[in-house]
Amino acid sequence: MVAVTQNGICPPGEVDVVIVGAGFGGIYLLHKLRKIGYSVQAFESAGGLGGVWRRNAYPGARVDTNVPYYEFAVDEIWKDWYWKETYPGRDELCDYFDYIDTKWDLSKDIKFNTTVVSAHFDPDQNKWTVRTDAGDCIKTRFFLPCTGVASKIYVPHMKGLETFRGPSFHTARWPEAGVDIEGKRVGVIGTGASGVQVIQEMGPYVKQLTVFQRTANMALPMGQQKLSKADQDREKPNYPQQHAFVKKSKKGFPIVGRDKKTAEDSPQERKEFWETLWQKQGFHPWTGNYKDLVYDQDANDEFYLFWRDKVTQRITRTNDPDLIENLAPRKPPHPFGVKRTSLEQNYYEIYNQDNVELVNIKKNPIIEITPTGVTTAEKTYELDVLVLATGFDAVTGGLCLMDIRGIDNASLKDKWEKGTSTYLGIATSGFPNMLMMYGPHSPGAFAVGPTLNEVQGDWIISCMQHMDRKNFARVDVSRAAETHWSKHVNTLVNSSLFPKANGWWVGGNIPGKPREALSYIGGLEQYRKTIDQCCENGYEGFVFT
Ligand code: N01
Repeated sequence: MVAVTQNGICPPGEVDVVIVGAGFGGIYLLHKLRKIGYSVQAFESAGGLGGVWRRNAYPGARVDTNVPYYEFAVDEIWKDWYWKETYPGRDELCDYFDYIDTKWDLSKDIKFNTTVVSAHFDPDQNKWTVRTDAGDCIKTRFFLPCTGVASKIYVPHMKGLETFRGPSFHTARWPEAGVDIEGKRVGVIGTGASGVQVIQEMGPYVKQLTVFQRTANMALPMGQQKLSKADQDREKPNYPQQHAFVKKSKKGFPIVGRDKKTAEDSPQERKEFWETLWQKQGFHPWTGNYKDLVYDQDANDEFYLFWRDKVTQRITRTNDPDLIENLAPRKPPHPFGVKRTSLEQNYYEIYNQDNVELVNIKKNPIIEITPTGVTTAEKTYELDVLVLATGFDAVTGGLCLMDIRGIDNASLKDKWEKGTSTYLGIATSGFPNMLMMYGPHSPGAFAVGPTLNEVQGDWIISCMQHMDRKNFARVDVSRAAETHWSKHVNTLVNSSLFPKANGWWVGGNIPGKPREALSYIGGLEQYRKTIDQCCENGYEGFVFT
């Protein structure tokens, strides 16, 4: 064991494990690995624990998984922790991470405000050399990137963007100290999950809110509720069962889908079923729906009409004749649920306010950003603040930001330039002893985050222990196993309606990025079975030396 932190700078030291990122994945591994005797150094580019939650300080940011599912299923953490709302906000999530820190004493082994810039594998020593933007250089046996799916922000090229004179931030770079928006003219570009949240939160406070929308979001009502300590004390005896349920669930969410195809029910039964889902709120109308929702276009079209009917009832403004058609077009831009749907609170009502305007930039494109606003083909909008809710170069972006080089100095970025390949979303051939949490081809986008981190984290740790028991210095992946898994992940996605949308799930939101499956859609239950079976079969597909 080598102590590596000295006056805030790591000397060229050595540890057993380097972790990149201090979100759910990184801190789970840090805690567990330290406990069984590994020396660990973690690096985090933000100033505190929490990964995306620390970074996404924009007004209205909150999780869309309800209590008690978006938390560690670890007794010593959940037993004494109380949430304020069923869908906690970003600040509360940061408090939760700070609370975990007091329990697990994590920060002493994390270097904050420090970005890992490179990791190079030395095949002679079977060690990685990791360097940071703060000048750290550290050798490690295991390199564990826990960069999540949304660590590389995406800011599209827009003429004149750098000339805008007022405050202008990407949602994931919103200053923690906040930005004064009260009484200001604010523009928001983008209506994904971040856009929906920032729009509904800012609408009541700003003088004028102009939303530049390219694609309508098929958002669902969140069903937010306040939570008292008494509510939670009453429910806590059920938490172990509830946490275990998600871990073993088919879909990785606390919702059971209908084990029937849409056409197996009569139109009346369908309507009644969808009404039940709608009353339950949250993601029920998405993950609780018929099993062919994201596979059968006709089934999907029918549900879309149900969704459209529900939300258009809430759009009552009469002085904007295009509003309904812009927010919920008669012809869907893509099938329902194949691009991440958002949970909203008052999103549709916000557009009934006179100070909120929706600009359909598919019809009326942005020409340029000027020092004082946004000019579209039809009009110039004068703005004081500009919000870029334009998303992320997701899943692979955060990994490829680092100069990661494996055997023969080959770069990960080059390897994945034309298409991503991994084995089980955990490893990629030619990059030995690099094990990823939440990596491409894992069910990252289709399972509750902390739950998947526990499942993958436990697996990664047992693989490392297996190596130590057998005195192996190196774990790599066979090309055949990797090719087979990557093909399987893509085949699943290609048999669904997912490729019909341009979202980050299929790399469709970034110009020039390969169109491919970035997540495994076969469900958490099947994923767990697969990785457990791999382990039972002597880590089949992995190559140990
Ligand atoms: O990003 P997005 P996000 N000109 O990619 C638009 C998680 N998350 O940050 O749809 C104009 O979904 C783009 O338009 P279009 C969650 O997993 C969770 O909102 O491509 N507009 C779209 O409207 C989520 O899926 C929560 O036509 C442009 C928007 O920008 C993921 O993070 C909260 C444009 C980007 O939407 C990403 O969500 C927030 C351009 N050139 C985020 N380029 C929770 O609730 C892009 N857009 C837990």
